[in-house]
Amino acid sequence: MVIDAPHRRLNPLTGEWVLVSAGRTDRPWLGSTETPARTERPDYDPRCYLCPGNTRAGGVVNPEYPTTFVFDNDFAALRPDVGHERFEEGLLRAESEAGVCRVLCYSPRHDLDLALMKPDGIRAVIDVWAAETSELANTYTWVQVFENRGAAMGASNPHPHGQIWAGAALPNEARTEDHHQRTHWAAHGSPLVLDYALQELGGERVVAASETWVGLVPFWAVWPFEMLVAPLRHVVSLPDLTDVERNGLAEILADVLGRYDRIFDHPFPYSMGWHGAPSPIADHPHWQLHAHFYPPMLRSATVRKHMVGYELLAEKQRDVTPESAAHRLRSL
Ligand code: H2U
Ligand code: ZN
Repeated sequence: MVIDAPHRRLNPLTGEWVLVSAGRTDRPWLGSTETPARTERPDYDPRCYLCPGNTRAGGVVNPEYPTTFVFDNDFAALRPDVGHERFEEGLLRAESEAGVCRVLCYSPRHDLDLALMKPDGIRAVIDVWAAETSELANTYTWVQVFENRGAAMGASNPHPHGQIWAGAALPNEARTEDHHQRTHWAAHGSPLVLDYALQELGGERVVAASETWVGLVPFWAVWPFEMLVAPLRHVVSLPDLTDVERNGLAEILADVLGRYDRIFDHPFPYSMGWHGAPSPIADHPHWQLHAHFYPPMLRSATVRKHMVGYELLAEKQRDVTPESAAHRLRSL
């Protein structure tokens, strides 16, 4: 433990503090619980919108895809065909936002979560993440690859899938991380996230590490089992990963996701996603590629952490230390 008494920790990537008050998880819980999702799934579901050969909600028929499958979201939040409108009136300000939203099915198998895939299957998904990022970065400033896993995170369909959204603007989270990485780069001439990863290697917050990657519970984690996954070389964006690094990533993801599912012996819900340099890449050498995993579950497969009260109004807070969360993940 860093400090025994309640204390605050700084997230250097966002400039936000988190309040750490260990020991409060012993308090009795009579609040809401989640219903654990059914674990038994067929490998093909005729009612699934994402299975091969099935008809989607918009009427389009999916091909009999053999590996991964990417399509434009039928209910996209962003569209490419919007103009450049601006609105300003006193304190009211708005601007149009062009973009695209795609859905990525990880495999034809309705029952094969990323956590259950073998590294070669995960590698195919990584290659799509990189290719989509590479293509969309030609047109858009920010490409967000992400996955909502499980009903607790609002996933609308159990067929293993992720999403890719790309937009003209630099969104809030990206803007904040850009600022702090830029400042660190200017002061030290090295990437913030890589410096952090190297400082943590071999330490108590590391969950898994290899020649090319590290997965750890960050010192400033907000969610109980939050993790950060980063390459151990200065890589700015997904398309820049080498063949060896992509295989290394497949291995460490298989490892980390397997641990997640073993915490409560149940498919572990999370939102995960990649942060890499915005376009134009050449203007963003201060970036270091990394993935955030934000899982909501706290003490069982049914009791989740809620971001409420003090956390919405004052500051994020956690009860379990990042060190004990990392210890638990490491020991599984
Ligand atoms: P989740 O990752 O939150 O489950 O979202 C899946 C997306 O899939 C969601 O954005 C899209 C939804 O709009 N979708 C389609 O585009 N077509 C469909 O037939 C079903 C779901
Ligand atoms: Zn399916």
